Amino acid sequence: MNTRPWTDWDHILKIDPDKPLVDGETFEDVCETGTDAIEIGGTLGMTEDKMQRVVDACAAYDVPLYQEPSNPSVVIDSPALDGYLIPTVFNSSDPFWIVGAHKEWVRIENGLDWDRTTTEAYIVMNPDASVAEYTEADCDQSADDVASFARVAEKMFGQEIIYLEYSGMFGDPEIVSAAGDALDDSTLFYGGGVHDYDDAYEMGQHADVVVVGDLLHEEGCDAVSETVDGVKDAHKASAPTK
Ligand code: 1GP
Repeated sequence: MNTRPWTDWDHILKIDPDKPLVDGETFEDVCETGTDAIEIGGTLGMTEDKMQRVVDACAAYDVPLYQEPSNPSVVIDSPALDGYLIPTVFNSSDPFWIVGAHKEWVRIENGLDWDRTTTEAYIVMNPDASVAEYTEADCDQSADDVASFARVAEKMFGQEIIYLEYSGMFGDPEIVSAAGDALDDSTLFYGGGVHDYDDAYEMGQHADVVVVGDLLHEEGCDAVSETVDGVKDAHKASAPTK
């Protein structure tokens, strides 16, 4: 079994359980977009019930399913989940979002399922995103700063996943590239503002995995499939770096 399946991924579709699908689309359509994995998570309005509904709806299909909880109170225990991807926000000004929430969570009754739990070292870059407000992230980071955070996350904190998060806006490719260049083995996720094939191709040139979120809820599954093609074509065109 590959304990780091994300090293084989190009694309993740992130479903926000608080947002509806486009009219007429189903979770079956969502699971057939060609994405490599589905992450279920969002920042606001999250409840266990909403999470559970999406997990149940996707459980019957083949796509790997991960929960990305915004806080420990919405974690659900389901055999349908391949794992839990837990954010820790490296540029948060509040230690709660770096290690505080985690410290409370690990002492839950019966403990965590460590084999299915992995952290994602977030670097949050869009100051207008709710995730930036929520975690009080300091988004004023140069390419050099971001590269440095990425290196620290990989080399000092042993993070397998570094997540450059521009949620809601298309990021600066030079910054994404700087983060990618700073890493040896860790997997770079990029997310934010990917709306079409070209956006996905562009970020796919710099990141190992491109995460698409809002597009699913705003434009639907066909638009998402185009982004899958974009990132996969970008990766095919460039020799893999890891
Ligand atoms: C959000 O990184 C993801 O956490 C994707 O961002 O919603 O802007 O696609 P978008």
